[in-house]
Formats: sequence, structure tokens, C-alpha cells
Amino acid sequence: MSSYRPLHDGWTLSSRDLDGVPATVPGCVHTDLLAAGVIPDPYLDGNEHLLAWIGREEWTYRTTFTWSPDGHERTDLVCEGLDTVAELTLNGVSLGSTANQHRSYRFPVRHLLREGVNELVVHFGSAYAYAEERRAALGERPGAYDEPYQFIRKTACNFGWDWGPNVVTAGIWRPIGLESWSRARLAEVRPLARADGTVEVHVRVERTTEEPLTLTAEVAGTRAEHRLDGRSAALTLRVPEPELWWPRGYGAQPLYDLAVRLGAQEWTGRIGFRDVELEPEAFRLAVNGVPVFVRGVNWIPDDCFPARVTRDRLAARLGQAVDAGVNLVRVWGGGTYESDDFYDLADELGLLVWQDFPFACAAYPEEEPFRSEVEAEAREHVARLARHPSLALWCGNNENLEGHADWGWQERLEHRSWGAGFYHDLLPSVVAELDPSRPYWPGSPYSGAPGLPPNDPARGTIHIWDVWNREDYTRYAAYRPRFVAEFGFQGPPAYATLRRASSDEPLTPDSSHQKAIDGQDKLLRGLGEHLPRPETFDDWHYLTQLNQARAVAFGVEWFRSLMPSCMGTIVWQLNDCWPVTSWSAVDGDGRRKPLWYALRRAYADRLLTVRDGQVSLVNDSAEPWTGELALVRHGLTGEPLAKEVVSVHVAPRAVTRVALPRAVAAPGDPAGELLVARLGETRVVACYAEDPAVAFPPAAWEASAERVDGGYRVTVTAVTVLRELTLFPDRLDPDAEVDDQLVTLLPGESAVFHVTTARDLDPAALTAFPVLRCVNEGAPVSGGSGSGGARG
Ligand code: BMA
Repeated sequence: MSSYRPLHDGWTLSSRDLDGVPATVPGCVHTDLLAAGVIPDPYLDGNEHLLAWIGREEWTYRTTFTWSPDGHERTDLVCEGLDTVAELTLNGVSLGSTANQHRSYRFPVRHLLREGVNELVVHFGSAYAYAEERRAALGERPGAYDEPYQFIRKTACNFGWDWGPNVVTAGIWRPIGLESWSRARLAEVRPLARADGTVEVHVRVERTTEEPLTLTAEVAGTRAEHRLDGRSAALTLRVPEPELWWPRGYGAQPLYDLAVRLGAQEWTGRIGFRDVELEPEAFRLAVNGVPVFVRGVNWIPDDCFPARVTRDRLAARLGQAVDAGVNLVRVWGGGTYESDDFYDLADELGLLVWQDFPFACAAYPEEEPFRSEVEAEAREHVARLARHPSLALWCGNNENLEGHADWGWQERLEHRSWGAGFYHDLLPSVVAELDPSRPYWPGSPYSGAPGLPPNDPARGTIHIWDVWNREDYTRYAAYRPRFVAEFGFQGPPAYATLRRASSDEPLTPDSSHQKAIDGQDKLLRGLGEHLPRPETFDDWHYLTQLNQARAVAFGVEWFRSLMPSCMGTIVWQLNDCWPVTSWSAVDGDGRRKPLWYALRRAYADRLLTVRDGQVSLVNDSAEPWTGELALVRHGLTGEPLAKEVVSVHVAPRAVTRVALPRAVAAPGDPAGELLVARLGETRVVACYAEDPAVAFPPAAWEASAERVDGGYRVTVTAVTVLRELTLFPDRLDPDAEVDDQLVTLLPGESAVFHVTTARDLDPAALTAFPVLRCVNEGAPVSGGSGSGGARG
């Protein structure tokens, strides 16, 4: 028997200068101070810089609650997450102190509880003070940022990153409550399920009685029972012919309810039957024996203040990944272990999860207290996440092996520890012991053995950052990687997001937060020969967003065309934690950037890409892709100049290359022609020259916006060719969304966009600059109402 009671009410927050600020638990100092009107919103304008003092301050959370004896032998205070350096006191008596945001804690408190009013106090020391003290004691360690994040077990990016603000916070960030129990309680349930239908259910109990206990486990009508004399047991269940769990695109996601009972206490959790393997050299993931080409995205914490990340928000964000064709999410090591909701949703959606242990971009000390803390957190989360079929891989860290090998850390370390013992010894032992059903990889990038250069395209995973930092994005095509776990290109957030986050009047490119070194210059330099130079804010916004979309799509398409030698791409990055110009496809307010729409095309099951006189046909579906590949060379006014048809058969999960026939391979005039390739539903329009070198006519279109249920139907018919036609309805209503972007039309062709909005919008505004845009707009065109292309 047990009972649980949350302690989420009546909290206040105080510090040296503040007293009795109402506090939300779970939550954190920043959100409490914001709600109380003590600080401005850290995400707006330059407010981040006004708030640096918060991370240096000490903070006290305090509440009272009434209690009366509930007949149980034991009552524990259960803290699911404390951020980070905490001392807990109940009725004036110390319960202990903690210093690891990534762990949960349990304190027996029965002897301290009083009938009537009780007072619980959680005092947080400064994360900076703690980290700086450890640094002084253990010696400096190099890292990518000048912040002491490797000296404290706390979400690294809370100290700022090249897309995130420095908002070092503190607080009770996950639920807290009292759990009462008698005789025994289920302390841990760790089910390991396999595709052959076996489930090993590992159970740990805490007990006060020495009498034997009965433990049962049940799934899909199969049951096992165990007489428990000790404190742990493993029960094995065999489900005959289970339905297998598959990543999306490979099959269904059947989930089974597993129930584990200890007396009247019950633990339930959903499991799935599947095997996952990693072939190390090729870095090829296989589920149930079937190799999976990973169409991935990197995941960062969705908010700097994680208590705000609700299940609904996770569902929306992961839904956006799914809708873009993604089949794997990599939880990046500068964040944390995500909530149960995250992995539950991934199980349901068929999204594989690659989980980094939380270490990123720094040399980490292995001395105490860190060794014990790391072991404790790893044990907790490897056990907690074991039941999730979506979890496919544990990875030791982000870029620390590369940093040590290639970024000059060794000289600076002077033989001090840097984390190797974690990644090559401690963490793999924990995974092997607690969850041998899953592969472990020491870090990313990594080539499979400690002596090899970590970022070698020929082995394991690589991260490609010379593009963005230095090179034109076409350089992606110089790589023949086995697996790209990070590559990306920046673009600004949606207009409405920028408008909300900045009070600048008018907006300029510098109105957007930008954390990357030389980020603004790199954005412009990255336009290269691909797009015209922007002269206004509106052009800057559209063209840099478009360039981001094209750059990442270029990489994805190239890497997918290398299948099966390359078996995965993980785009940096799906999401943002605040409004910022970054590598994300979805911005900090959850709005999709043009990159998202480009990604949906580049990650479709079936992809056509034209490059270097070749069409690559990528068929990452279970059915063959057959038909007539039509290749038509058009003049810019739309007239066909040459046409070739090639019969193609692309086997399931395969790539076929077709050399462009001579008549369409070379244009008569690269500045005046386009190539359209079409197979079935899939169509791509390619230019023979970079856009600025093509003699596009000034855009002209006929457009109408019709009120329909839930929004507007916008129909655009091209009078001239329209290059990368894009609708930005958020400029009229911040909540409005459009179902497609970046559509190239030939004269006479039409596109229909569905805009969802609750508001009445001006149809004329919906079909004119700067809401409706394309690359070749510019010179005014004549025409009556409802035609456009002219800039206002
Ligand atoms: C990689 C990531 C992040 C970073 C990104 C963009 O290094 O692991 O650290 O945000 O590149 O620079």
C-alpha cells in the first residue's frame, strides 16, 4: 500500500533582497520573478543581459502544509528534479543537500513530520558559485564557451550557447511530493523487451518487512509471479508472437501495457517489442533486423525554463518533426534527459530516440563528486527509459572526443581528466549492466576506436561545420560520410516571433537575437552566388530564411542519395528555446520556418534530386517506385524546349541514378532555361545557373484569397515564372499558418495555399508583398485588382 501527495501549493521565493514572492512549483526563479513583475521577460530585447545577477544569487523556496498520521510506516519526500545546488530542511531539520539537476532524490521524513502545520524549505545556492569552486579545486578544463558548465551537473546550455541565452536559473523544476508506504515499495521497474516476445522485468524494492513478498508481472495475458525474499528480482515473461514495434515508415507502433504488482502496489508502463542493433563501422541502425536510413533532427531543450514544456507542447513539437518526415530525434548532450512524456510520445509516434548523456563541448572532470554523480544519474535514467521502444541508442557525449582530439585541449589539460573514463568506461558499463538491449556509442562525432580521428567521414558519425562557418553549402557534396549526426545552417525566426521579441521600430536584421560568432556575417556570406544580396529588412528576412532552407535541403538530398553507404542525417536543429536567429527549422515560438517546409520535401519517402548532370531517385519506402521519369527543359516563358522520358524502377529502400539525356542535360542558354523533372507525384524544378544569373522576368501572378472554414484558400496562378513562392501569413496574424511554402511555378501553373487563422484578414494583403513573395519579384507589373507581383 502506498499513497502519494504532491506538494505544489503555497510556495514562496525569497533572496537577500526579495521576500515572499509567490512561486510556482514545478518551476524556477526566472519564471517566478517574471510572473511577479520583478523582472522583465528574459526573452525580449536585450533583457537577458539585465538578469545575469540571478545566477549569482542564492534563492529560498518555502512552503507549509498540514499533515496528520496516515497509518503508514514510512513517508518519503520525493523530489523528481532540483536545479541544482540545494539544501532541504523540514521543520528546521536538515534533510540533506543535492548538486545534480539530472537526478531525482528521496528523503525519508516520517520522523520529522508533525501533526498540523509543517514547513518545507529548499534553499538553492548559486550554480556559478558551486561550479567556480569546483573549478578552482579541480583545475581549469577547456570548453567551447567561457562558462563553467562542465563543473556542475546541470543543463549545460542554461549557461548560454550559440543559439541560447545565458539564464542560469534555480528551482524545483520537476514534481515534488510525499509518498507514504508500509512494508515495501516498488523502487524501480526496468523492463527489457525484445522482438522475440521476451520481457525481462527487473525490479528493485525497498522494504521494512522481512516477510516474503509476492511480486507479479503481467503483459498481453502472460503472467509471472515471484516470491521475493531479497530486494531485487528479475521476472521473465514470454509473449507468443507479439506484434512488433517499428519506427514510422517501417510499420506500426503497437504498445503493450505492462503491470507489475507488489501487494496492492502497482506499476504500469507501456512497452514495445523490438530489437535494435548498431553496426559500428558503417554506423547503421537496424530495427528488427531491418536497416533504417535515419532521417533525423537534433533536439535541444524546448525552453530555457523547462517546467514550461508541457506534454502538449512536446506533442506539438514532436508532431512537427513527424510531419516533416523525421524518423529519429537526437536529444543533444548540452540539454538533459527529457521527461517521460517525451519518450511516451516518441513511442506512440514511431520516432526513434538517440539519447546523448548530458555532456557537451567541454572537457569534464572525472574526480569526485562528479564520478559518483554521473554514475548515479546514468543508472537512474538508463533504468527509467529502458521500457521505451523508441529509445534506440545511448551516446556518451556531444563533441567532447573531437574537442580532445582536434581542438587543442590536450595541451591545456596538462594531463588532467577530461571525461574519457566516463565515455569509454563508466557509461558503457552502466548501459551494459542495466540495458544490454540497446547499443552504446561513446560520443558524436566518433569513428569507433579511441585512437582514430573522431570526425572521419569514412567511419562512424561526423558533424559537418565547415559549411556554415567557412564554406559554401555546395561543399556538402564533397563529403561521402557514413552518417552525419550534425550539420546545419542558420536562418532568422518567423516574422511574428521577431516582432514579439523585439521592440525595435522598424525591425532590422540586428533586431533578432544572434548568439553565434559572426553569425550575421555568415548569414550574408552564405548567400554566396545563390541569391541576390538583400537591401531591406524584408528581403534579408526572406532571402536568409530561403537560403537556410536550400542549404540544409542540399545536404540532406546529397546524403540521402548516397544510401546505403551513408545511412543517416541528423539536421542541426529541430527547435529553439527562445526567439533567436539559429539553425532551427521551428523557431522559439513554435513557428515553422521555410526550412521546415524544405525539410518535409527533402525527407519525403520519395525524393528526386538533380545534380551534376544526374537525377538521383531515392526511394525510402517499402514499395518499388516505378514509372516514367519525365525530364523537360523549358524556356522561362514556360515553353518546352526538349523533353525526354526514361522508364525507371527503383527498388524499395534504394537509390537509382539516371544520367540526364543530352537534350536536357545542357541548356541552350543557362540564363534562360529551367529543367523540370517529374515522376508520379514528385516534381522538382532546377535551374541551370544560380538564381541571380537567371534572367527571371519580374514576377506577375493572379491571386485570390477566399474565406473558407478555419481560414483562407489562397490561389496563385503564375503569369510569369515564380521562383520559390512563399506565403507568410504570420505577418497579418501571428497565429496564422500556411500549409506549404517554397513553390516554383511555371507560367500558367497554379498553387493553392491553405491559411489557417481565426481572424478576418485582408485578402489583398494576403496576396501581396511582403506576405506573398518570390525570388524574382521586383519591378512593378501592370494589372487589375487581384493580380500582383509588384512591391508595394
Ligand atoms: C554543434 C552542436 C552545438 C552547436 C552547433 C552549432 O557543435 O553540438 O554545440 O550549437 O554545433 O554551432
